[in-house]
Amino acid sequence: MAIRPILTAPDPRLREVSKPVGQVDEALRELMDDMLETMYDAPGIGLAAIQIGVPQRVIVMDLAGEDEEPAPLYFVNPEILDPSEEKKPYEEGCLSVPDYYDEVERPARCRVKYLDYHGAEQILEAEGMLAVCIQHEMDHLEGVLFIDYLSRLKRERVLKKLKKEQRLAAAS
Ligand code: GNR
Ligand code: NI
Repeated sequence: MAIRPILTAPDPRLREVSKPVGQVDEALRELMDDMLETMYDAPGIGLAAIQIGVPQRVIVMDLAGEDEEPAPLYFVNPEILDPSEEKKPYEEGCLSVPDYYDEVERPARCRVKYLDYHGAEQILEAEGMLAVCIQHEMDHLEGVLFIDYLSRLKRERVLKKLKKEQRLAAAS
């Protein structure tokens, strides 16, 4: 297993639309293992493959609390079904938009159809944090970031700050 660098905005690779996975094989499980290790190290509660530069429709997640057993979830080729009419706001963050948090409204509940770590088809009912996180990760597969839901003013302010930080980091 290996920790891989996480891309940060405005890296153009984060805008790519990820491609469906052909089959869940040993190589894909290795990618998912690396993603999980990278996510735990960050630390974060979810990670899409494109965040480590791999444009494939793969997501890992773990919503377990600090003093709970790890509960990794793996989603291959996920699809959102039946998003609720009811929307809920939640304060989101993103490992690819470091140190910025803001409220985003999304459907409060949905179902997710996906292939699991072993390639078996699963359907999961999601609400609360799980619904927020899966929808945030699904957006990454389409090249969408949570800051895209904010006002242009806010988004541009965040991107400008990130660019400046990257410039300073590169110079040091
Ligand atoms: O670690 C993460 N926390 C988080 C908090 C609120 C809403 C969404 C998230 S996902 C984020 C990790 C990440 O960037 N996944 O793409
Ligand atoms: Ni994110």
